[in-house]
This record gives sequence, C-alpha cells and structure tokens, in this order.
Amino acid sequence: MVIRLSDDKKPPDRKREGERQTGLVLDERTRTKKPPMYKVLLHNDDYTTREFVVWVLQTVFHKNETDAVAIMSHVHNNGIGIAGVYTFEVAETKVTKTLHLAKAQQFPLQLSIEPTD
Ligand code: TYC
Repeated sequence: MVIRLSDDKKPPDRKREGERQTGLVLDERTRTKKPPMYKVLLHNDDYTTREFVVWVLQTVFHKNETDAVAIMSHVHNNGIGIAGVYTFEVAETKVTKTLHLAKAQQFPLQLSIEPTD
C-alpha cells in the first residue's frame, strides 16, 4: 500500500552539515574538514600514587571508574598510555590542570601531547 503525504506533512529534507546553519552550500572539503586532534599521553613514574592517577582521569578527563583504572593500569604496566583525544587547546588545558593538581601534592606526574595520525 502506498500512502501519499501532501508536501506540508512531509518531514523537511535532511540538510547537509554545512548548509544547516547558514543556508549556504559550502565546498565539499570545507564542509567535511575536521579539526586536527591530539592525544594526551600519561607517563608512568615510581612516585605518583595509583589513586591520584585514577582520580585525575575521572575528574579532568571525565573517565568512568572502570576506564580510569584500566588506563592507569596500562600506563603503570607499559610506561605510557592515552588519557584522551582532544583539539589542541582542550588537550593543553587538561595537561596544565593535571600538572597543577600533581604539583600541589608533590607528584612528579608527566604528560605530553602528540598529534593523532
Ligand atoms: N607507577 C605508579 C605506582 O606504582 C602508578 C602510576 C600510574 C604513576 C600511572 C603514574 O601515569 C602514572 N604508584
């Protein structure tokens, strides 16, 4: 069976991503280009407590407890691991916040930022 809807009952056509906000149709590459993304890497050391690293992953990097413990354990066992992937400015802010929190408790925790491939 075919149901015919009059034009005013039809849902609006899905607009392309770039068209939605401005009504202008942008060049394909302009519409689809994503910002470059960066990994925040956590480095292992012998002094920072596991508890502090898990707490930082939960409060600064918004990981749930299960993921935070898994990331902390990975770094502890492998020397390095990914705390999260962000735009450069967000990555920088999270590194700065974490370093302040670590220094306040005299932990030598180190982080770095690396572009994703
Ligand atoms: N290796 C630390 C310990 O045994 C725990 C630790 C995990 C430290 C991850 C830093 O990025 C880190 N207390």
